[in-house]
Parts: sequence; structure tokens; C-alpha cells
Amino acid sequence: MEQTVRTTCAYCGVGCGISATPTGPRSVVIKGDEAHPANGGRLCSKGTHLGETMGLTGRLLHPMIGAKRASWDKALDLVAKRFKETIDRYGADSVAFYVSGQLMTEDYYVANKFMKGFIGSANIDTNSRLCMSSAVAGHNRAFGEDIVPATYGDLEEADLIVLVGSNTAWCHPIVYQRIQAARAVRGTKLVVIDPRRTETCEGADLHLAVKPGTDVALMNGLLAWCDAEGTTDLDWLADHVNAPEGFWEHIRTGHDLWTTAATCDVEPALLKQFFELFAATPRTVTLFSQGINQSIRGTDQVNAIINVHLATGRIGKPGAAPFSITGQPNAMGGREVGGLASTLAAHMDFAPENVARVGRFWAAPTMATKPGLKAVDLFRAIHEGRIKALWIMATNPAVSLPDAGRVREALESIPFLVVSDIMADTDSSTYAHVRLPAAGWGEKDGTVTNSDRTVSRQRPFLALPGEVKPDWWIVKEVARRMGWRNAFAYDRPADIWREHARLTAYQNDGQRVLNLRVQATIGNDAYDAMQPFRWGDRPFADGRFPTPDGKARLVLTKQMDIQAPLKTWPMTLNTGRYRDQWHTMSRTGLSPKLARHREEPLVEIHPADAAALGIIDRDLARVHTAQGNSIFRVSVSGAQRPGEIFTPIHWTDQMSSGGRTGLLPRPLVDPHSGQPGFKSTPASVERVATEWKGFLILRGQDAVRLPCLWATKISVPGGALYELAGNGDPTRLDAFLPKGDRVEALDMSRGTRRIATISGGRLNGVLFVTRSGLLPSRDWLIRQLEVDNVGGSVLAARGPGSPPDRGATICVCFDIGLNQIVAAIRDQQLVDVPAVGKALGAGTNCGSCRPAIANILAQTTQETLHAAE
Ligand SMILES: Nc1nc2c(c(=O)[nH]1)N[C@H]1C(S)=C(S)[C@@H](COP(=O)(O)OP(=O)(O)OC[C@H]3O[C@@H](n4cnc5c(=O)[nH]c(N)nc54)[C@H](O)[C@@H]3O)O[C@H]1N2
Ligand SMILES: Nc1nc2c(c(=O)[nH]1)N[C@H]1C(S)=C(S)[C@@H](COP(=O)(O)OP(=O)(O)OC[C@H]3O[C@@H](n4cnc5c(=O)[nH]c(N)nc54)[C@H](O)[C@@H]3O)O[C@H]1N2
Ligand code: SF4
Ligand SMILES: [Mo]
Repeated sequence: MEQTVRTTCAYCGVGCGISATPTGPRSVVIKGDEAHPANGGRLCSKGTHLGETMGLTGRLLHPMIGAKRASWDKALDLVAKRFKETIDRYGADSVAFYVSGQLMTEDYYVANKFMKGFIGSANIDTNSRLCMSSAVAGHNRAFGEDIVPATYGDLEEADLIVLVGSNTAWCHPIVYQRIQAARAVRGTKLVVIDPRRTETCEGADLHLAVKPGTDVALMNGLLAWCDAEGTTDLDWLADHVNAPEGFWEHIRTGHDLWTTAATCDVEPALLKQFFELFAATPRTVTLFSQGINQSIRGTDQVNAIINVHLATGRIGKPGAAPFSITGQPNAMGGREVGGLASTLAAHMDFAPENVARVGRFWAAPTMATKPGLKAVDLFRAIHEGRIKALWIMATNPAVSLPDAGRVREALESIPFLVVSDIMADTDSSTYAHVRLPAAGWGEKDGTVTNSDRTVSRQRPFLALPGEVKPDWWIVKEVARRMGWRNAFAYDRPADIWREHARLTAYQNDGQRVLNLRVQATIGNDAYDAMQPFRWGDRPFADGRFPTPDGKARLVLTKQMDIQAPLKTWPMTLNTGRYRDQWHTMSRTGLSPKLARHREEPLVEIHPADAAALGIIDRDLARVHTAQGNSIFRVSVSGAQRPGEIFTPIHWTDQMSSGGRTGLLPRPLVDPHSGQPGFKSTPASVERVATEWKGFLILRGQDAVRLPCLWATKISVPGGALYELAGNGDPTRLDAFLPKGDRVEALDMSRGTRRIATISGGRLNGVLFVTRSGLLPSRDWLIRQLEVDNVGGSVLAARGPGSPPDRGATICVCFDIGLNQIVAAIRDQQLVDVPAVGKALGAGTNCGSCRPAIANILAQTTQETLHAAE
């Protein structure tokens, strides 16, 4: 029996603890770690199904130079040589690293030190620029340091939780479950501020479907209300907070309830309800994420929220704080080591004394003295030929940066591109001259910091497959080959951790809250056994802030005008996440269970807009912006505001022909943080007609690119399912069926063709295409991949006694569909989520689908009432 290893989830910034028990070379049983402070044993759907992503399908297992396998020595020598040559010829600022909040703190530290202390440029930026750089800038402006002054425990001690621009139920599901549990115990009120009615709104006390981009007006209106009601804490303000000149005059002018309601396009009565609730509830946490950060006014939006908390003294106290929740597992660790181009290291900036201090500590030969290029500017500089060598680690910019078409051109044009990834083929690595195989989750070893400053260990429980190496090792090997042997003489992650901890404590007499002094001398065994711990205690509890005068700062924020819709671009595109997919799907895409929640990339559109465009549910539609266009499956949804559409960020060339959201957003950024405004792009939508539709089920995981207008892939047990649609002759798809005995059925009247290939009773593949007919449910056919005596009758697409269509999968843990839940609610007169759980099991494992079940309950009950009227 293998040993259970305690580690941390691979995905989001909640940072849940996991107990992993390996059961074979690449298999593992995953459970929530009951002793971990973030989750106390719970896991969401993504964490629960991590075991399904541990296979080696698609992994990069050897260094590659071009399309050829190379030894580590050769690959590393080449990277070192090309970077050195480029620096010698064009200077340090002609090279760059683009890294990720999915690196371990140790990896991140080494990359940052290498670039900023030894190469001598600050051209290292990270995907965190796209994620929480507005929060960082906002914290720095208000507090003088990038400190998140909240913990998950505060959510349990609050009486009001306000979620602004956060789809917590999908993106931070365990935090959402903790909020729901607290509400059950303590009656905590919940307000959601989001233009869309997401599942997070299910059961909330109030949902304000604000007009996008109006959060500054909303928060200023709230502050004006608190000021008028006497909710502001004048003594606290006088002692602990500085206000810029004209701040209060500004708040007191034009921020009345009516003006605010008009600007935000919400009912004045609803807004008043929110303001009254907020004013009456001292223990309030305002939690925010991408609806706030990913905006060209993101930093002001962050400060408008913090202003309200500072002015009401709701900070540094139990259950009262502004809470910027982070996305990636180690977004916070990256901030701690200074992995952004605009920060130096250990929460220090580029002030000359900091540059000197860090330079001394590192014994650095050539310190960067000024901030480097931020992500969007960095890729622009590549386009312009100013950056000539780039190393990408653990991120997929060809998908995730705005205006990704331009980014792809940049990647194609750069003279030297290195990509370190766990996967062989990503949309970014296609352009790489050198690909370096990195250790992935379950293999790598280090620390991560979650949203509430809790540092946890990620521990390995699988052997390194092929020739993969951890990211820290890869980086330090290149640094050593460039001549800095002693400065990068690390043997293990613990060596790096100690150095990082020492730097946070170096000449720090309380100027910086981040201080890991006690970690600086930790032994290797103690590092291995490290228990999750939080740094920084309860920051600002004493009313002191890490600014020169010890006071926090209110920031005067003005609502910018929202551009009226243009004739060419009448819609506004909002983008974001699905519950069961992680970013560019390189890992979650491997899981058949996770694939079921959303099988295709959807464009969600309000019924009135759909009707005006002649589009119906399940049509295909092309979304256009000035940057590019891509096709999506249509979902007509009353959860959208009229004029606004929503698409998911996840789909890539590896998974589909369409759904390429990254091509669409504008590369416009917030002036303070450089964070792109991903949530709002002028767009238009048009229906796409196709002559036929179909699907293809293939045994095995081999990647195929299908030549049709629409082809999207999901993993299924034993193979893959492709949904298809197109024009012209569909028989060209026949060639993609694997070899075997071929059975075929034709229905000329509907233009339906059904073909299967079978060998020795095993189904190899099946293709269904129709011009005007209906397509059968895919479930039964998928199951035939695992059956031993398949015959020609497979083309009937259902076996004796096969159950009725279950509808879209709601509960992925127990594989329960929408139709099953609706039927159970009706037949058994179920009234709440626990009752559905009792009847079907749905929602009783990870709980990620509970908001969806609540929504189905509400809708079904309403329909039943209607029917009875
Ligand atoms: N399932 C899943 N979970 C994830 C991830 C994932 O890929 N999948 N990624 C992780 C990462 S890196 C991140 S950064 C987080 C992101 O977590 P979230 O920020 O919760 O996720 P998003 O879907 O990007 O956007 C949140 C919401 O902002 C709303 N919004 C858009 N414009 C506005 C506006 O002007 N005002 C307001 N108030 N709201 C607005 C959107 O409608 C959307 O519902 O999720 C993390 N967790
Ligand atoms: N339109 C739009 N775009 C967005 C957003 C949005 O809301 N809207 N959100 C933005 C945000 S908040 C984020 S965080 C980004 C995320 O976008 P990305 O960072 O581009 O997305 P990932 O798929 O997480 O990319 C991680 C890559 O690292 C690889 N990898 C995984 N583990 C390791 C490892 O240990 N080592 C190495 N070397 N590689 C590894 C994976 O295979 C994958 O290729 O997207 C941003 N882009
Ligand atoms: S909430 Fe889910 S994805 Fe996030 S850390 Fe926990 S288990 Fe992982
Ligand atoms: Mo993110």
C-alpha cells in the first residue's frame, strides 16, 4: 500500500489541501485534506477529478529542439547560448521571460532573481498581469504595500458578504461553500454585483445586475450614502487615513442614490436596499475578482471598494475587510517574490534604496533599475522586433492574452522562443524553437500561497515521467550555463525557500508586512513536513499601514463615461470561466467527467437580442470584434443583460475549430496596472448556417484536426467525442474513421449517414451526419467503446432498454442529467437541494452543482405553478 501524501490542489487560489494516495505509476485516489485550513476536507468538481488528469496523454516528456528530440545538455546549452548572444548584441532589455501564477514560489523566485539581478532587465512579467495586477496596484495605492487584509475566516465572521465581479460558485467553489455554510449558521446576508445572473446569485439576498464598468459609480454612491447616514468612522479616519484634497467634496457631489442608480442601470429601490444593508452592517466583507480587476479602470474600481472600507473603519477587524480573491494556485506567491515586471522582489519596488538592498542581498552583478515591460506591452515589443528572445513558462499567451491573433504573429516572428510546459502541443508551443518538459502537479515540489496568505506545500507523489524536470531546476541550469554558477547553486526547493524567506526579512524592521524571518533557517526535513501557515496575521489591526506616515490613503476615483454602443459593434462582449474547465484546458480537458458540464464553447445572448438577429438556441453564431472573429454555439439566456454577450476563455486549437475567445478582446489596459479590459469589448453577432451537422466518436486519445466549419472535442471514457457541423460534402470526414470492418446505413430522405468501424467486436469509431434529421443521444454510443461484442446494430444508436435522454449533465460526480433532476422534482415533489440529493445523489459529493440544482428547482417549481394556473 502506497503512502498518502498531503499536497495542495493544482487549480484555483482557494488553495485546498488534498490527500493523494497513489494506486499505480500514474493513478491516484484524491480526497480533501480534512486538516487543511482552506477547505477542511471539501473539494470542488475540479479538485475531485484531478485523478482523471494524471495520465501521460499529450505530455511533453523530452526536451525538443524544433521537431527533434534533444538531450537536456544540448537544449539547455542552446537556450543559454541564444540568450547570451542576444544580450551581448542587443542589450539586456532585448530578452524577456513570461511566467505564471501556476509556478511554485521557488520556481518563480529563481526566474525573477535570474532576470532582475543577473541578466539585468526587469522584462519578466507574468499572466498575473492579466489576473490581479489591478488589485496589486490598488493595494499599493491604498496601503503602501500589496497586502490582502482578509482571510477565509472573515467570511465566517461577517454578517454581510458582497461579491463584486466574482462568479464565486464556479471559480472559487469551496469559498462559496464556506459562505453558504456560514449563511446557514449565522444568517449572513449575501449580495452579488454582476451584470450577469450567474449561479453565484442563486439564493443570494440581492443581485444587482449593474451595467458593466460602472462599479466606481456604485461604490462612490455607496460611500456617499454611508457619509450621509453617518456610517463613516470619523475618529478612525482622522487617526489612520489620509484623504486627498477634494475627496469628500467629490463624493458628496453627484453620487446620490438616483444618479447612481441611473449610471449603474439598476432599480433605485434595489440599490437603496443594498446601501441600507451595507450601512447597517459593520461586519462586512467585500470580495472581488475579475469583474473588477479586468477593466481599463480596474485599479480605480479596486480603490473605490477599498475607500468604502477605509472610510467605514471596516478593515483589520474580524469579519470586516475588502477581499481581493486570487485566481491561480500561486498568484500570491508570485507577488511575494516580485514576479511582476513592475515589482522588484519581496514586496519591494524599484526605489533606488530597494534596488541597492536587493542587489546586495543577491550579490547581483547587474541589477535592473527600473520596471520592465508589462505583458501586453511586452508582446507589442516583440511584434515591433524590440524583444528578440522570449522564454514562456507555465502559461499559454496565444490563447489567454487579448488580441491573441496579434500575439500569435508576435510568437511567429520572434527570433528565439523557448516554452516550458507539461504538454507537448499547446497553441503557444507550436511556435517554440525549444520546448522544455516541466514537471506537473503530483510530480513537482514546492510551496504555494493562496488567496488568504496561507502558504502550503505542493508535494510530489508520482515519479517524474520521461525526462521531465521541475521548473526551478530548468531555470537555474540555464543561469549556471550563462556563467552564474554560485548564485544559482540550488540542490532542492528548500534551498530556494530559505533564500526567499531571508530576503523578505533582510533589513526589514517592520517597513514591510511580508516577513518570513522564522522560515529563513528551516531545515530540509522541516520544510518537507511544513504545515500550512499564514503570514501577516491580521494586517492593519493596529490601524498602522506600511506607508511612510503609517496612514492608509483614500484615492479619489471618478466614474469614466461608458462608451455608447457603436453601429458596427452594437453588442458588448464579456468573457470568463466555466465551472469545470481550467483556463486553456490543457489538464481539465483530459477529464471525461469534467467535460460533461459544458461540452462546447457557448455564446450566451439575451432572448431579445437573439430574436432580433434571427438566432435560436443551439444555432451556431460568429462573434466579431475589431480584433477578430470566432464561431460559438448559441445559448439563449435570460441571465444576460440585453446588448451583452458572454463567451468562455477555455477553448483552443487543440480542442476545437471555434470558440476562440482570446482573438476577440481589445489590447487596452488599465493605466495604473497594465491589466487588460477583458470584460468589455465592442462586438457584433451573426448567425452561421450550416448544411449538415453530426458527431464522431473515436477510440483513443490521438489528436485529429477535422476539416469542417465546426468541430469541438471532448474526452470520453476510452476515447473522444467530436461535435461537427459544416457545409459541402461531409463524406470527406469518412477518412477520419479508424480502420476496421465498416458498417453503414443511409437515409436519403433526411440526408443521414451512419458509419461505424469495428474490429473483433470492438468499436473503433462511429460517424453520424445528417442534413435535416435528428441526431441520437451520444451517451449509449460512447459506452459502446467499452463493450466487447459490438455489431452492426450499433448504428441504431440505442440498445434494448437503454434509458431516455438524461439531458445536459448537471452533477458530474454521479453523472446525473437535467432531465433526470426535473423528472424527480416533479414526480417526487422535491422542494429543496438536499431532497434532490437524497432522491438522486446529485450534489452530495463535491457540491459544485448545488447552485445549479437550486436554479432547476426554482424553474421547475415555477413551470409547475404556471401549468397549474
Ligand atoms: N472553474 C474555474 N475556476 C477558476 C478558473 C478557471 O479557469 N475555471 N480560473 C481561476 C482564475 S486564474 C481566476 S483569475 C478566477 C476568476 O474568477 P472570477 O473573477 O469569479 O471569474 P470570471 O468568470 O472571469 O469573472 C467574474 C464575473 O465578473 C463579471 N463582470 C464582468 N464585467 C463586470 C463589471 O463591469 N462589473 C462587475 N461587478 N462584474 C463584472 C462577469 O460577468 C463574471 O461573472 O477564477 C479562478 N478559478
Ligand atoms: N478573454 C479573457 N482572457 C483571459 C481571462 C479572461 O477572463 N478573459 N483571464 C485571464 C486570467 S485571469 C488568467 S490567470 C489567464 C490564464 O491563462 P494561461 O496562463 O495562458 O492558461 P493556462 O491554461 O493555465 O496555461 C498554463 C500552461 O502551463 C502548463 N503547465 C501546467 N503546469 C505546469 C508546470 O508546473 N510547469 C510548466 N512549465 N507548465 C505547466 C499548462 O499545460 C498550460 O499550457 O487567462 C487570462 N485571459
Ligand atoms: S476550490 Fe476546487 S479548484 Fe479551487 S483549490 Fe479547491 S478543489 Fe481546487
Ligand atoms: Mo487569473
